[in-house]
Amino acid sequence: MRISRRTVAAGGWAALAGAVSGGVFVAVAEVVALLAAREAGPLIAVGSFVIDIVPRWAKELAIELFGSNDKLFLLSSLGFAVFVAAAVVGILELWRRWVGVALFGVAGIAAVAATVTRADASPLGFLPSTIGALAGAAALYLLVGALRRWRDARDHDSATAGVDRRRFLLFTGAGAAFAVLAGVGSQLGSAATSSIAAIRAALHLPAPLSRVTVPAGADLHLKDLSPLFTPNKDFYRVDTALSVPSIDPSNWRLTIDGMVEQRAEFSFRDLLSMGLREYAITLTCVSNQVGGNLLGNARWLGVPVREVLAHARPRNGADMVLSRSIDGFTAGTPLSALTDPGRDAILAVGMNGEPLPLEHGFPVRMVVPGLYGYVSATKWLTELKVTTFATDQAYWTPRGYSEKAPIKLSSRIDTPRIDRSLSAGPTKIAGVAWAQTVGIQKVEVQVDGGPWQQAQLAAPINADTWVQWSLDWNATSGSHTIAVRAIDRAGRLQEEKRTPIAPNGSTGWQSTLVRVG
Ligand SMILES: Nc1nc2c(c(=O)[nH]1)N[C@H]1C(S)=C(S)[C@@H](COP(=O)(O)O)O[C@H]1N2
Ligand SMILES: [Mo]
Repeated sequence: MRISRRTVAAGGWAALAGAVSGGVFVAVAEVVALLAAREAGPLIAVGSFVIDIVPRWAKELAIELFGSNDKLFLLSSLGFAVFVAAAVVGILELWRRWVGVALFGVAGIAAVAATVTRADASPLGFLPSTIGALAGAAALYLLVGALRRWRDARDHDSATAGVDRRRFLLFTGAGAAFAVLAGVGSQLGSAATSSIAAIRAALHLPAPLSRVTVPAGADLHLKDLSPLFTPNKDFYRVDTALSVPSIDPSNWRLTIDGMVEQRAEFSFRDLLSMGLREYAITLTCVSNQVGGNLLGNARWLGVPVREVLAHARPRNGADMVLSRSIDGFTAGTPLSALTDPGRDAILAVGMNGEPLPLEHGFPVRMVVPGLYGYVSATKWLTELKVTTFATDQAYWTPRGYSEKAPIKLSSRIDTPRIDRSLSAGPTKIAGVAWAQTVGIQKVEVQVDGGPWQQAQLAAPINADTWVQWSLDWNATSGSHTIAVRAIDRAGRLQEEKRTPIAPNGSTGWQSTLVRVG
């Protein structure tokens, strides 16, 4: 078969018509979502579906490559995929009338399915993708129809070809302009009217009954060393939420159910009236690589989980609490870790002197010392189900991570670093070490394979927070290897052997190369 230049050119115009129609589909759906059913835009719904089904290695890779920008990357890739797919649909519609329109229908049904099966789906959640698909299909029918007329007129060398061409270009240009304006407008409108940020800003938490006492000398205040408390804006963020859930504290309810004597419900006010205390706890992600920065230390304001659970009276035989987020995420925490009076497992409402930031779980999240975030630190918390490990599985369990995951004893070098220049002379090697619930006894540093030298330890706030350490070093010109390892208060040495983050956290001593200029 010979494909003529004209066929190729028509195919190109059809691809453009398809892409523009795809844009109309998404933009109309986003506008309807803004008006009728927030959180029900098709891109977010399909993206969230992708997050839940992609294999573990793909998620690890995304976090590894893009860190906290992993979601931006996912949304851009998804946008690009929609663009390409819509272009192909345009070509198919030119080839056979109604084929492309039918495919838009299928895409609409898939998007509706992804939206209405979300945990936070609203009753009108089906509307945005339905109306978007209708608009996109209509645009496709119209644009490709105009293209056909232009092509047929041209084939017959008719004088009307010029008119048909202009009409096609005009429709396509108008469609593209509409899609861009509606798309951008819906995003701006959504940002401007998201009232939760304003509600949070106006919220005043009551003064705590007790505050964290930070001993003198807990912060070494060294240049390039992590500050003792991680500012909220620098605090790592890891979650499966493609759009940050919006919860109005005045509508928020926490339900405690499952294996309990008495089902209980708490409002935000109920929690506050229990009296807030301040706790210093270092939160750590299981995805933190050796030397990585997926951990942070904060002052949390909250109430003990055990006091809240006590209202419901957990039954004998229960060994797990499945905490649930409004977006469907779940974590499974040993009941004993939550009821242990010696462990400050809390429901947190404040972080470093402010209400929880929206991305960190506003209005209420869990924080449990000594357990990785994925088995304990549920953000946007809505339910605590008292149950057993035998009955219920949390989000990450079927996805290749351990059911139980205590944080592993570890240490990190913050300075010097391979990517920062260092000149010869006296300097400091410094970093942080953590062994939540046990505490750090000693940190040792090795330079160029020499003897392990004991670093100076800052005064610890408590056993649940990281500790800063430092060692004086006279840096000489050339390349050097610096390694670190920690020993906890139980006398255990940090694991030397390297293991990957899955299934329950990385191990290994960090060793870093530095060049002294
Ligand atoms: N709702 C919800 N809560 C969640 C998660 C999540 O995906 N969804 N991720 C958990 C994980 S894996 C970690 S490490 C911590 C991270 O908390 P941060 O983002 O406030 O640092 O939140 C936990 N809570
Ligand atoms: Mo995590």
